[in-house]
Amino acid sequence: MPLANALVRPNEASGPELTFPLDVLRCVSCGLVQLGQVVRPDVMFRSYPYSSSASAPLVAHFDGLAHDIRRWLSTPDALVVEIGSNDGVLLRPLQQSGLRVLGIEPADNLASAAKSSGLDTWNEFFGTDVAQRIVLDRGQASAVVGTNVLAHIDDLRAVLESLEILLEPRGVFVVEVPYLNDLIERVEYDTIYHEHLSYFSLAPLETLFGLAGMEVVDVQHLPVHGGSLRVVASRHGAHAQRPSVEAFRGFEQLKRLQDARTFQRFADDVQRSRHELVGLLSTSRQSGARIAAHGASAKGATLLNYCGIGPSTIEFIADTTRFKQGLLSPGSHIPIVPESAILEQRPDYTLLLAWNYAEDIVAKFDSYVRSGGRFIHPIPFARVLGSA
Ligand code: JHZ
Repeated sequence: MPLANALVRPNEASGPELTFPLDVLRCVSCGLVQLGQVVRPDVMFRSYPYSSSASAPLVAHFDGLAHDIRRWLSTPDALVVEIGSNDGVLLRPLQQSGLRVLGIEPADNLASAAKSSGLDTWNEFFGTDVAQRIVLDRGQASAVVGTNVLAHIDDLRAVLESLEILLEPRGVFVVEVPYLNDLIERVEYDTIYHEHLSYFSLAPLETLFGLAGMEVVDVQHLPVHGGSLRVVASRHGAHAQRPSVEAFRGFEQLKRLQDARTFQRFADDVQRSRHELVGLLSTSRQSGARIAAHGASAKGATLLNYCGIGPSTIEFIADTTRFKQGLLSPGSHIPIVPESAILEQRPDYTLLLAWNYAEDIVAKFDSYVRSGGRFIHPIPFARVLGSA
C-alpha cells in the first residue's frame, strides 16, 4: 500500500511510489491492535497535506473539545500544550478563551500556517527533549492534549516519559483516538493505514497509562472520525475516576474485543465490503454513468487501493484542502480538484471517501442531489444514498 497522504505530483506520476506492507496484528496479552510495520515518521509527517480546518464539522468539534478541556483546569490562564497541533484548529479556541497555549507540530507547512495566524507553535516532533524545553521555557502544563496523535506514535513509552516531565501534579492528558469497536462493528477498514500504528480500545490504554503511574479518569464516546474515544488520564489519585470508566470496561467485555473470532468476522466483512462496492461501481460504469468522489481523505487511499479503483472508474476527487488540490491520489492516481467540480461537472454518482461527514456533505450539495446526482456511501457496505 502507498502512504495515505503521499499525494503525487502529476509530473511525477510515472515515477516509482513508496509502498509498504499493511498488516494488522493483535496482542493476545493486552489486546492492543497495531501495525506490523512502522514507517519512519519523518517520511509521513514532515510535510502533511491534511489540514483540520478544511473540514467545517471538525472546527465545531474542536470548539467543543476546548470547552471540555477548560473544565479540567483550575486557573483561567493555565498552560495547555497540544501535541500534533496541525493548523491550530484547537489552539485557536483555547487561546481565545484566555488560556496560554503551545502547539508542537512536525509538519512544516502546518506549523507555519498556525504561526502566521498568531498561534504559538514549535515545528518539531514531540519527545522528552521537547518536554524538558517547554518546562524550562514556560513551566509545567496543566493539560497536554493529543487528538489523533497517540495512534500515530510508535514509542508510546516515550510519550509517557514526556508526560512525566511536562504535566504538573494535577495536570491532565486528554487524548482522542479512533475507537477499535467502531472500526470493527462498522467495517471501517479504510481507517487502517500506515499513519495509524495503534487501534485503541479502553483496555490497552488503561494498561499503558498504568505503566507510568497514571490512570484513566474519564472516557467518552464521540461520533467524530467514524467513532472515537476521548480519554482523560492523570497521575494516580490526582482526580477522582468518573463512573464512565467502569461503564466502558463492562461495555468492552460485552463486545468481545479480546476474542479472535471478532477479528475473523471483521476480516470476512471487509472482503464483502470490497466486493459490494466494486460491484456497484462497475455496474454503474457499464450502464454509462459518470462517477466522481468527494474527500481526498487518508482513508480514501486505503479504500481505493484495496478495492483497485482508479481513474477509469472515478473521474476526479473533490476536496476543499488547498494543499491537496492539483495533486493525484496515492497509488490510484485520481486527480484532486476543488469542491466546485461536483456542481460544474455533475457526475451521476459521487463516492463519499470522507463518509464520516456524510450528512454535512450531502446537505452542502443539496442542489446536486435535487438535480438527480447521487452519493454512494461505501461503509460498511456500499449503498446509494437517497434512493429507494
Ligand atoms: P477526514 C485524517 O484522516 C488524518 P482523513 C489523520 N491521520 C487521522 O488520524 C484521521 O484524520 C483521524 C475534505 N472535506 O477528516 C477535507 C471536504 O473537501 O475524514 C479532507 O481532505 N469538504 C490525522 O484524511 C477530507 O475531506 C467537506 O465538506 O481520513 C476529510 O478527511 C469536508 C467535511 C471535508 O480524515
